[in-house]
Amino acid sequence: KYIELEDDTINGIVAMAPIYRGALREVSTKLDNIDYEFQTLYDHNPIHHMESRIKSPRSILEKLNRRNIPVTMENMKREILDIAGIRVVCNYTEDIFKLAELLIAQEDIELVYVHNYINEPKECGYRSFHLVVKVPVFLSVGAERVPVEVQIRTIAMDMWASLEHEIRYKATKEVSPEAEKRLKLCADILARTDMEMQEIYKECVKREEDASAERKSEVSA
Ligand code: 0O2
Repeated sequence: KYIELEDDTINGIVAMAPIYRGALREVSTKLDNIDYEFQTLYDHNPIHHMESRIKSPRSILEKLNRRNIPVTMENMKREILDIAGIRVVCNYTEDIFKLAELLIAQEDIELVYVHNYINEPKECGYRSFHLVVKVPVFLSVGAERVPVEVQIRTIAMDMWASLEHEIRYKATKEVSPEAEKRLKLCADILARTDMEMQEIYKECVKREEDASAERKSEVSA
């Protein structure tokens, strides 16, 4: 009986794929447009790279089971808000907040929630800016507002999260308290590095602007 239910649900989830794929594309295009506009206007790309994925039926079922939520299509659509997920890796911390602000401001975007793990990092050291937004997707069956989880982080935050995830995933036992501490220390060092890189970048941009203004005033003099 359990397997029958699971198969039905998996088929149901697979049938939902086009709508979640559509949502991923809508949001990715919006982010890509902002990035290109910034490149054109300010000669700066806030986005280093983006990745997207649709959660597998198995991990959707695992997540429902972990939260003790009965496995139905309604529960899945209502409770699992990261079926469509985009990870945006930015160059600098300020790019993260700017991108999030510009995405949320778009009129067809509905903000569901924000988790700001940059201003309030997790106990383990994890830093990232998460938002869940709903975006309209138009298919032959009609339009639907579909949730997409967007995780925005710097290259340094992404490095830490990827390696920490791998370390925990590969470990057969819980990591030791000593390793926990060292992981947190690495996260703090990377956060400090992010701040330094941001400052250095801003200082260089300012020097360029000053030099260009000086050249202009020399020409007009
Ligand atoms: P996957 O494979 O990345 O999708 P949830 O944990 O989803 O039940 P919530 O509150 O929606 O609950 O989640 P949260 O904490 O805002 O974000 C969860 C996702 O953030 C995780 O997804 C990870 O991708 C990432 N994340 C959160 N905390 C950590 C952490 O301590 N280390 C690392 N490396 N990543 C983290 P999933 O669903 O776990 O997996």
